[in-house]
Amino acid sequence: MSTVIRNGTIVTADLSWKADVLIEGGRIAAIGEGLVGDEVLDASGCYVMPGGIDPHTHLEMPFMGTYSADDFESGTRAALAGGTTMVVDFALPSPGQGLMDALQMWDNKSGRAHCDYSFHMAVTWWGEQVFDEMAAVVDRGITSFKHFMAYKGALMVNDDELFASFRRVGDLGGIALVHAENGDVVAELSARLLAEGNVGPEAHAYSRPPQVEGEATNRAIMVADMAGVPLYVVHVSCEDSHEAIRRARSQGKRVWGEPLIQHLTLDESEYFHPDWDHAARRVMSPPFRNKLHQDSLWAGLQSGSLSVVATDHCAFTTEQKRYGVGDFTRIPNGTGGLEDRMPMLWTHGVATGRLTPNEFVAVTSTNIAKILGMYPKKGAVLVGSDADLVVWDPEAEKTISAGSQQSAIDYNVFEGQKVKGLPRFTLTRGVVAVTEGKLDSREGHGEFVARAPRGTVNRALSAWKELTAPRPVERSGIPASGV
Ligand code: DUC
Ligand code: ZN
Ligand code: ZN
Ligand code: ZN
Repeated sequence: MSTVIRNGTIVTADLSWKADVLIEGGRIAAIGEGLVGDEVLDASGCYVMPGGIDPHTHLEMPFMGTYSADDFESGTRAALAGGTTMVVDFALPSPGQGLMDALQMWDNKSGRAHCDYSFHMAVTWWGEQVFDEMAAVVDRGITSFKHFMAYKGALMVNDDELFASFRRVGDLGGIALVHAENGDVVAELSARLLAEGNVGPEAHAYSRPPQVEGEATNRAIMVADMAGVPLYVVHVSCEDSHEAIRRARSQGKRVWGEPLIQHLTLDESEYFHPDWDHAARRVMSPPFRNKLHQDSLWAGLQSGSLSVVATDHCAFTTEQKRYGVGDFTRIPNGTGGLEDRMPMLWTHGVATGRLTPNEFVAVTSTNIAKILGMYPKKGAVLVGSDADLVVWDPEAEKTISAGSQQSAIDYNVFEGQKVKGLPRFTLTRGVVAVTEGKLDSREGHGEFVARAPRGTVNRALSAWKELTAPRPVERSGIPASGV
């Protein structure tokens, strides 16, 4: 069976042109004019783009005394409904648990995925076993390792562990990821806020000011540079961390920054909403920021100093959020966004003139496919690429509402937002999963995507190594003691 997508304009990260796309065996078989296939999808008035890749999700993740509510089944349904055809989730060993053991757990959960997926491996503790198993993880095609600089007493790693792990990742040709917040300062500020009686969701924002993120981002960049490893900073929410990333990039360091659609479009006023549930539902780390920080993130996407838009999809129900009534530090951190990332970014980015359609493709798909070593299997419209495609209708509109979403939770942080720009069709490896808002996807269709290491030549090295390479110094005399 073959499928042809007709009458559309192909939009990739660098080009736009009118052509048909022929799909056979789940891959793109031909691109050109007048192609014929068994099934025809009409893309008149639409853009034919690489399907979105969300490189930052937490599906069915054990966290803060509960599990995130969307699993690989509902999460990947949500992804497809919004034009995202691949997710990269975090395999998260509990402290003391082996990496391969955690990977087995994530393998089991992901069997229900409706679209393709891959994993990052989290390094939540350090020891010989972790060091050894990292090689086996890379052999499995997982070449990105995530480090939490926050969540003290749970997931956080200290600087000695960070440096050791970064060096190991660099030697294996992988890439280091960081959640960059100073966990010691957050713990201290949180304790003080609680002691002063600040227990509501708004205190969450006070406990994690932008400096907390800026400091950790700077530190991670410097540690990565000394370790010789490329660095990807997840959920960049403010100018303080963006500035550090801009500077590192201008110095030739291989550092990338990932803002989230939530931080681009929602601000800190959400935490001052009089309804406790409303505010708590928006508690995530880092928290939403003010307009100046939002402008900085948009500027970064425009100039290229920020590379990828993700979601950190980590959805909790209102009931779960209420674990934190009377103590904001117990509100499970996380928001949804998988279904809304592409329409929200199109509406607030492309329709407003901030981003071109090509830039939209770059930051939702192509850039991360390259960074993570899966281009052009993913993130491309090329002969031989997987037919993970979205036929994007820039005129289609809807109002976002929890009542019609795929996610398992009972609300949506974008509730009531009007979006313009939606998938007419979403295809996962050639199979049509969405037609004009109607989902027809299959549980278990998704396959694991193994990724290639970047190689050690691509290290994030500045001149540091050369300048500090140990050189023995010839000395003639021995100084007198007891000066
Ligand atoms: N931040 C969140 O809000 N949720 C999951 C983990 C994280 O870092
Ligand atoms: Zn994080
Ligand atoms: Zn509300
Ligand atoms: Zn996350």
